[in-house]
Amino acid sequence: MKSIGISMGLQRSYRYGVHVGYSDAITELGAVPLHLSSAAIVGLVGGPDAIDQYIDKVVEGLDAVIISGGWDVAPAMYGEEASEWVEETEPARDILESSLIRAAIRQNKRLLAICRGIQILNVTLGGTLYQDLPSSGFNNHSDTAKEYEPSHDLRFEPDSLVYSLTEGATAVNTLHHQAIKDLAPSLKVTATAPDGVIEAVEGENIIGVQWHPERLWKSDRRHLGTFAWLVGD
Ligand SMILES: [Mn+2]
Repeated sequence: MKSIGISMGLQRSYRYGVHVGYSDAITELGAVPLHLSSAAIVGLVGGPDAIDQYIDKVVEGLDAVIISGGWDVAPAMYGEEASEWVEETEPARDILESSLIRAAIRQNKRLLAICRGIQILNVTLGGTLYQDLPSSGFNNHSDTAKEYEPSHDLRFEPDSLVYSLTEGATAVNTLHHQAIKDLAPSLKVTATAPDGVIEAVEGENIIGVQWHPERLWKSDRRHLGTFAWLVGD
Protein backbone atom coordinates (compact mmCIF):
# COMPACT_ATOMS: atom_id res chain seq x y z
CA MET A 1 0.00 0.00 0.00
CA LYS A 2 1.46 3.36 -1.01
CA SER A 3 2.09 6.20 1.44
CA ILE A 4 1.46 9.73 0.18
CA GLY A 5 2.79 12.76 2.08
CA ILE A 6 0.48 15.79 2.25
CA SER A 7 1.83 19.10 3.51
CA MET A 8 -0.37 21.15 5.83
CA GLY A 9 -0.24 24.64 7.28
CA LEU A 10 -1.28 26.93 10.07
CA GLN A 11 -4.89 28.04 10.10
CA ARG A 12 -6.09 31.39 11.42
CA SER A 13 -7.01 29.67 14.70
CA TYR A 14 -3.34 28.60 15.15
CA ARG A 15 -4.00 24.93 14.57
CA TYR A 16 -2.32 22.94 11.81
CA GLY A 17 -4.82 21.92 9.17
CA VAL A 18 -5.52 21.00 5.57
CA HIS A 19 -8.71 20.40 3.57
CA VAL A 20 -9.97 16.79 3.88
CA GLY A 21 -10.45 16.54 0.10
CA TYR A 22 -6.73 15.74 -0.36
CA SER A 23 -6.61 12.82 2.07
CA ASP A 24 -10.05 11.59 1.00
CA ALA A 25 -8.78 11.41 -2.60
CA ILE A 26 -5.74 9.38 -1.54
CA THR A 27 -7.88 7.03 0.57
CA GLU A 28 -10.37 6.69 -2.30
CA LEU A 29 -7.49 5.53 -4.50
CA GLY A 30 -6.39 2.86 -2.00
CA ALA A 31 -3.29 4.62 -0.65
CA VAL A 32 -2.43 6.03 2.78
CA PRO A 33 -2.24 9.80 3.40
CA LEU A 34 0.36 11.10 5.88
CA HIS A 35 0.20 14.76 6.91
CA LEU A 36 3.37 16.84 7.38
CA SER A 37 3.50 20.23 9.09
CA SER A 38 6.30 22.72 9.75
CA ALA A 39 6.35 21.41 13.33
CA ALA A 40 8.55 18.65 11.87
CA ILE A 41 11.41 21.09 11.28
CA VAL A 42 11.11 24.04 13.67
CA GLY A 43 13.09 22.24 16.40
CA LEU A 44 15.89 21.03 14.13
CA VAL A 45 19.30 22.52 14.79
CA GLY A 46 22.01 22.75 12.15
CA GLY A 47 20.33 25.04 9.62
CA PRO A 48 19.16 24.34 6.06
CA ASP A 49 21.45 21.33 5.50
CA ALA A 50 20.09 19.56 8.58
CA ILE A 51 16.52 20.20 7.43
CA ASP A 52 17.23 18.83 3.95
CA GLN A 53 18.90 15.73 5.40
CA TYR A 54 15.96 15.05 7.71
CA ILE A 55 13.32 15.67 5.03
CA ASP A 56 15.26 13.43 2.64
CA LYS A 57 14.79 10.59 5.15
CA VAL A 58 11.09 11.41 5.53
CA VAL A 59 10.55 11.33 1.76
CA GLU A 60 12.40 7.99 1.51
CA GLY A 61 9.46 6.55 3.43
CA LEU A 62 6.88 8.03 1.04
CA ASP A 63 5.82 7.02 -2.47
CA ALA A 64 4.71 10.49 -3.55
CA VAL A 65 4.10 13.99 -2.17
CA ILE A 66 1.25 16.52 -2.33
CA ILE A 67 2.10 20.17 -1.66
CA SER A 68 -1.29 21.58 -0.61
CA GLY A 69 -3.01 24.96 -0.63
CA GLY A 70 -2.67 27.63 2.04
CA TRP A 71 -1.44 31.10 2.90
CA ASP A 72 0.87 33.24 0.75
CA VAL A 73 4.47 32.30 0.05
CA ALA A 74 6.70 34.87 1.77
CA PRO A 75 8.09 37.15 -1.00
CA ALA A 76 11.54 36.91 0.63
CA MET A 77 11.62 33.37 -0.81
CA TYR A 78 11.96 34.93 -4.29
CA GLY A 79 13.99 37.95 -3.29
CA GLU A 80 11.23 40.57 -3.05
CA GLU A 81 9.84 42.83 -0.35
CA ALA A 82 6.22 42.09 0.58
CA SER A 83 3.77 44.54 -0.98
CA GLU A 84 0.70 45.83 0.86
CA TRP A 85 -1.32 43.07 -0.87
CA VAL A 86 0.45 40.13 0.73
CA GLU A 87 -1.75 38.31 3.25
CA GLU A 88 -0.74 35.78 5.94
CA THR A 89 2.54 33.89 5.52
CA GLU A 90 4.16 30.95 7.35
CA PRO A 91 7.91 31.09 6.67
CA ALA A 92 8.59 27.71 8.33
CA ARG A 93 6.10 26.10 5.95
CA ASP A 94 7.92 27.68 2.98
CA ILE A 95 11.12 26.03 4.19
CA LEU A 96 9.45 22.65 4.86
CA GLU A 97 7.78 22.52 1.44
CA SER A 98 10.87 23.67 -0.48
CA SER A 99 12.78 20.88 1.22
CA LEU A 100 10.03 18.34 0.39
CA ILE A 101 10.09 19.46 -3.26
CA ARG A 102 13.89 19.12 -3.51
CA ALA A 103 13.81 15.69 -1.84
CA ALA A 104 11.02 14.39 -4.12
CA ILE A 105 12.95 15.55 -7.19
CA ARG A 106 16.23 14.00 -5.94
CA GLN A 107 14.46 10.71 -5.29
CA ASN A 108 12.36 10.70 -8.49
CA LYS A 109 9.13 10.58 -6.49
CA ARG A 110 5.96 12.01 -8.03
CA LEU A 111 4.92 15.45 -6.87
CA LEU A 112 1.46 17.06 -7.12
CA ALA A 113 1.48 20.76 -6.19
CA ILE A 114 -1.89 22.45 -5.70
CA CYS A 115 -2.71 26.20 -5.45
CA ARG A 116 -0.13 27.58 -2.99
CA GLY A 117 1.72 24.34 -3.90
CA ILE A 118 2.27 25.34 -7.55
CA GLN A 119 3.53 28.71 -6.26
CA ILE A 120 6.10 27.34 -3.79
CA LEU A 121 7.08 24.76 -6.44
CA ASN A 122 7.86 27.52 -8.94
CA VAL A 123 9.72 29.58 -6.32
CA THR A 124 11.74 26.59 -5.10
CA LEU A 125 12.87 25.90 -8.68
CA GLY A 126 13.92 29.53 -9.28
CA GLY A 127 10.75 31.33 -10.41
CA THR A 128 8.82 34.31 -9.02
CA LEU A 129 5.18 35.14 -8.21
CA TYR A 130 2.69 37.93 -8.74
CA GLN A 131 2.15 39.07 -5.15
CA ASP A 132 -1.46 39.99 -6.03
CA LEU A 133 -3.36 39.37 -9.27
CA PRO A 134 -6.06 42.12 -9.34
CA SER A 135 -3.55 44.88 -8.53
CA SER A 136 -1.26 43.46 -11.27
CA GLY A 137 -3.93 43.86 -13.96
CA PHE A 138 -5.48 40.37 -13.91
CA ASN A 139 -9.01 39.22 -13.09
CA ASN A 140 -10.13 38.40 -9.55
CA HIS A 141 -9.19 34.71 -9.09
CA SER A 142 -10.57 34.40 -5.57
CA ASP A 143 -14.15 33.19 -6.10
CA THR A 144 -14.88 31.81 -2.64
CA ALA A 145 -18.62 31.58 -3.37
CA LYS A 146 -17.78 28.82 -5.89
CA GLU A 147 -15.27 26.89 -3.77
CA TYR A 148 -16.73 23.53 -4.88
CA GLU A 149 -17.70 24.30 -8.48
CA PRO A 150 -16.07 25.63 -11.65
CA SER A 151 -15.56 29.40 -11.82
CA HIS A 152 -13.32 30.10 -14.83
CA ASP A 153 -12.30 28.31 -18.03
CA LEU A 154 -8.92 26.79 -18.81
CA ARG A 155 -6.92 26.65 -22.02
CA PHE A 156 -4.83 23.48 -22.01
CA GLU A 157 -1.81 22.51 -24.05
CA PRO A 158 -3.52 19.63 -25.88
CA ASP A 159 -0.58 17.23 -25.65
CA SER A 160 -0.06 17.81 -21.91
CA LEU A 161 -0.30 15.20 -19.17
CA VAL A 162 -2.67 17.32 -17.09
CA TYR A 163 -5.06 17.66 -20.05
CA SER A 164 -5.23 13.89 -20.52
CA LEU A 165 -5.62 13.32 -16.76
CA THR A 166 -8.57 15.69 -16.38
CA GLU A 167 -10.43 14.07 -19.29
CA GLY A 168 -11.70 17.24 -20.89
CA ALA A 169 -12.80 19.16 -17.80
CA THR A 170 -12.17 22.69 -19.05
CA ALA A 171 -13.43 24.81 -16.14
CA VAL A 172 -12.14 24.93 -12.58
CA ASN A 173 -12.59 26.61 -9.20
CA THR A 174 -10.29 29.50 -8.31
CA LEU A 175 -9.30 30.42 -4.74
CA HIS A 176 -6.04 32.33 -5.18
CA HIS A 177 -4.86 35.93 -5.37
CA GLN A 178 -1.27 35.14 -6.34
CA ALA A 179 0.13 33.17 -9.31
CA ILE A 180 3.32 32.34 -11.18
CA LYS A 181 5.07 35.37 -12.74
CA ASP A 182 8.51 34.30 -14.02
CA LEU A 183 8.42 30.56 -14.72
CA ALA A 184 11.15 28.32 -13.27
CA PRO A 185 13.44 27.04 -16.06
CA SER A 186 12.68 23.34 -15.48
CA LEU A 187 8.88 23.74 -15.70
CA LYS A 188 6.59 24.18 -18.72
CA VAL A 189 3.15 25.81 -18.76
CA THR A 190 0.37 23.37 -19.68
CA ALA A 191 -2.79 25.41 -18.89
CA THR A 192 -3.74 29.08 -18.58
CA ALA A 193 -6.85 31.04 -17.60
CA PRO A 194 -8.57 33.31 -20.16
CA ASP A 195 -6.71 36.35 -18.72
CA GLY A 196 -3.34 34.63 -19.19
CA VAL A 197 -2.73 33.54 -15.56
CA ILE A 198 -0.68 30.33 -15.43
CA GLU A 199 -2.96 27.57 -14.10
CA ALA A 200 -0.89 24.38 -14.65
CA VAL A 201 2.77 23.44 -15.04
CA GLU A 202 4.59 20.17 -15.58
CA GLY A 203 8.11 18.87 -15.07
CA GLU A 204 9.77 15.48 -14.73
CA ASN A 205 7.44 13.58 -12.32
CA ILE A 206 5.80 16.92 -11.40
CA ILE A 207 2.32 18.35 -11.93
CA GLY A 208 1.33 21.72 -10.53
CA VAL A 209 -2.21 23.12 -10.73
CA GLN A 210 -3.46 26.50 -9.54
CA TRP A 211 -7.02 25.23 -8.99
CA HIS A 212 -8.34 22.91 -6.27
CA PRO A 213 -9.11 19.39 -7.58
CA GLU A 214 -9.50 18.21 -3.96
CA ARG A 215 -12.71 20.30 -3.78
CA LEU A 216 -14.06 19.19 -7.20
CA TRP A 217 -13.52 15.42 -7.47
CA LYS A 218 -16.43 14.38 -5.26
CA SER A 219 -18.91 16.07 -7.64
CA ASP A 220 -16.89 15.51 -10.86
CA ARG A 221 -14.74 12.35 -10.92
CA ARG A 222 -12.61 13.73 -13.74
CA HIS A 223 -10.83 15.81 -11.09
CA LEU A 224 -9.60 12.65 -9.36
CA GLY A 225 -7.30 12.12 -12.35
CA THR A 226 -4.31 14.08 -11.08
CA PHE A 227 -4.45 12.21 -7.75
CA ALA A 228 -4.72 8.88 -9.63
CA TRP A 229 -1.53 9.80 -11.54
CA LEU A 230 0.20 10.59 -8.24
CA VAL A 231 -0.73 7.23 -6.69
CA GLY A 232 -0.21 5.23 -9.91
CA ASP A 233 2.82 3.34 -11.21
MN1 LIG B 1 -7.53 30.79 -11.23
